Amino acid sequence: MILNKWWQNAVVYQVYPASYQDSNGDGIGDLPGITKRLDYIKKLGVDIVWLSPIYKSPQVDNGYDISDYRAINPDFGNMEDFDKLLSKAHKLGLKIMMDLVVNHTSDEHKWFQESRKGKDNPYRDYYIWRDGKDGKAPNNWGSFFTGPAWKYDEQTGQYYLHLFAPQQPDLNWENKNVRHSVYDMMNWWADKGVDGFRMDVINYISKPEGLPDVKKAPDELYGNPEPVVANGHRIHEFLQEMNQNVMSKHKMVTVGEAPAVTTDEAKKYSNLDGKELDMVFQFEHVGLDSNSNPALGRWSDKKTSLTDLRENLTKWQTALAGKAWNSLYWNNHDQPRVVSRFGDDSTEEKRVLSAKMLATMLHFQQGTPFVFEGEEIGMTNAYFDKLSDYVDLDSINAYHQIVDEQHLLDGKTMLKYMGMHSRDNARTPMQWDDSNNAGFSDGTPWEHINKQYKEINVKKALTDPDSIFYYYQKIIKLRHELPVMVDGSYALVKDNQNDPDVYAYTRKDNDTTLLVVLNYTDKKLKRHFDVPEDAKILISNYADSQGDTLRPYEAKVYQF
Ligand code: TEU
Ligand code: CA
Repeated sequence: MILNKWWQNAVVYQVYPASYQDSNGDGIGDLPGITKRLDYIKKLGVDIVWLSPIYKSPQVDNGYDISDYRAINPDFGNMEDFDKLLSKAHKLGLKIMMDLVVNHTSDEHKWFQESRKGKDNPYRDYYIWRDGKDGKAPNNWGSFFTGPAWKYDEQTGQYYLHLFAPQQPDLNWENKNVRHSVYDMMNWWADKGVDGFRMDVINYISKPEGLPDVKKAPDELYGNPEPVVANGHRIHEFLQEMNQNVMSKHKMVTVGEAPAVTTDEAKKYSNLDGKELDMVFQFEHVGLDSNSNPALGRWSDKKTSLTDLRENLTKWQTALAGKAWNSLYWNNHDQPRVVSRFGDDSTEEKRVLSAKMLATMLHFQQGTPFVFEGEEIGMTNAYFDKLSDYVDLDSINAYHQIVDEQHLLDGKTMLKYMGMHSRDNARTPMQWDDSNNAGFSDGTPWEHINKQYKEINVKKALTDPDSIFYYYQKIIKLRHELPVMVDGSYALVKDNQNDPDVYAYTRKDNDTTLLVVLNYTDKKLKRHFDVPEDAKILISNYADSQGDTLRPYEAKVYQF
């Protein structure tokens, strides 16, 4: 039997530490704040808590720039606070998954400080240094945060590679010492008792030989290195080595963040043989609304059609079935809020209905679901209206490049696109109640609170039995109780597979069938599905079922 792993019927909840709960009034969420809220997380019913990076960091990229892998960022607390968090989580039966950021470090990491000192420094080869070409960067790669992917360092007259910000130099995984330093650090955390890792852009760590130039679209200032750095030629060797040195020695769960991963690659990374990772985050379903102009990347106002979404989700369900394991997600700290993106937050009623419909769509698929903080209460996009509201370097850099430098869009259009796609949408503080600063902090929050906090908050959700929160709680409980949600095979309903408005699929095992019916629109529709007379409605976002009539955003799951 392939379904025998403890994390296969688990649900993960992601906490973005800076935005969860501030405990000391400095406006920044922290570890004691998270510890205080673990009972709430437990109440939701999840099994694993993934913490975005809490390590020591200058916070150029909110902790995805680590200067010490074995220390806690002072804004978040100290190691004692972490130990308390871990021990309370374990007492509650919650596992802790750490973020592992090892494609790059901060430029303030001791390794990089040494590395930049001289060509013969023992740490020189920990990073990727090259001579320039004709007075320019070694190749034409661009950084994912705009500008070139290379920075010239005067001290030694060479350039170093940084796929992200210049303060995030890429580690050189060709160097065995780098790899083993990382494995030692992972084992150190595992020995401390952490239960797994979410691995940041882990499929970027094997760079192509010779670091060749890449193709450039007409409007692009630099080439996009993703096609050559993602899924590089040594990636599976590195992950198998990591697995032998770390994962195989502990009971842990791993999920690799893997942009540009295909289903064929995913079958290798997350194969059920367990030689590499347990799952990967693929990016296809969250890329369907990207701009058709590569120079604009994801900045667009395109809406994802149900046809595209269904086709993509189905592709992943089908390709990995019986071979590898899917992760299932709508949201994380890099993505806009699902209810604003694929759902409808134009009225309170539609917000609640569509949030539940989308939860149903995702959680009844095969894989391990991830819920991002605030998703369980239907938090919406931030709806910032001016550039000065934004704090994420990714959005701010993109605005300057696209509007001021390249004049590809006017400021108003870019702000509209940012309203839909900025990472800040996910990072506004958690809305706990309707008091000052939404109960997040007594001080000035590091990022603006979403203006809707008086209507959308945890306190309100917990007093309303029909809230999105209780719907998530129910769906999570069902996953723990109903084997078919975990092991059942997935199929589209034949007569409905091209329906532009309604998504219907089944999950089936030896004794149970689930039929999931989802109205993706705000219209009342009629659709007929054949179900046995004694079929029961397992869960729905409406109080009753009206047979063939589907009300706006109606979701229902038949069980027979
Ligand atoms: O994100 C990587 C990421 O978002 C990629 O999708 C990348 O931006 C894309 O390929 C560019 O087109 C992770 C973290 O989740 C994010 O918060 C960090 O900023 C980033 O890595 C760097 O560590
Ligand atoms: Ca704080």
